[in-house]
Amino acid sequence: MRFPRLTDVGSEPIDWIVYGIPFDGGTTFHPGARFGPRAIRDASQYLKAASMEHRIDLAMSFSLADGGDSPVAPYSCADNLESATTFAHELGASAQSHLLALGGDHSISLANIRVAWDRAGSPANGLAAVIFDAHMDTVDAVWGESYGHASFLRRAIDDGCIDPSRTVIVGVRGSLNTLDDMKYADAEHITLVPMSSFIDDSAAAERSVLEFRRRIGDAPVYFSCDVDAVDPAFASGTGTPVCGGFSSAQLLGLIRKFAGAQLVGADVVEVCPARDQSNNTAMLAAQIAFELLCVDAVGRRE
Ligand SMILES: [Mn+2]
Repeated sequence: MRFPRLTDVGSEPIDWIVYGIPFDGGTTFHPGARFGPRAIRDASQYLKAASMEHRIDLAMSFSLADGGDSPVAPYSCADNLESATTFAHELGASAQSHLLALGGDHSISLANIRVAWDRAGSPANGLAAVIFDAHMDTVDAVWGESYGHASFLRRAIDDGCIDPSRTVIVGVRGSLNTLDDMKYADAEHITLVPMSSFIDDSAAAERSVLEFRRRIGDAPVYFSCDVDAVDPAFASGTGTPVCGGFSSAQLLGLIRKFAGAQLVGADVVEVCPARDQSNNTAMLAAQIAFELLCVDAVGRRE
């Protein structure tokens, strides 16, 4: 988006730092999301700073910089989590600088969530969370791995960083591993607004999303956007695609409904550029990042 590198802005306090975690060792299907951050940066060159929908200019709303890429540990999810968390902790001024992470597979979100929770003052109940994803990512372990891309949400809840009773997953859909996959979400009182609800009654599904927005009010909230929430017809460049998802326009419109929420951290994950000759997925991810920043910019204006 042609904003400066963090290393070039000296001691000036930065409100939002966008950075990459080029790791895909937590992937269960097509690998390649490690190349996501550079593809998203490349696609973001064409993004401009002003939002027509919100009538707001990011460049006038807050300071923004690119924090570069985290060092990764490509053979170990746990070591990578450690490495990315350490890197994120050191980015910017902890009290002021919010972090937007570019994945990488969804396992990288846990590092960013931990730091966002810490920077929000370690709220005892955890952060509220808005997650756009085709999957629930609440699997306890896959092939003995507890820190893979299907487990980030469960681990964030285990850590106390995310409050499941104030968490919504939007766009989730089958197929599932087993019907038991639903049990954890139900037991933890996670709000699901499944993709099927948008097909059956789009207006009612949007009302469910708005009702969640009202319920979290001014609570600090974390946003995680997995590009596989969007249909592979629009975003083929992802490692675990599921047919029957949102259009790009639908997803961007849903994010805008959260304008003014107290966003304390965010990520855009699972862009796998090699599976998309058009680069549309990276372009979409860059636009998602822009819309997420606008959510916070509107809050600062109000
Ligand atoms: Mn995911």
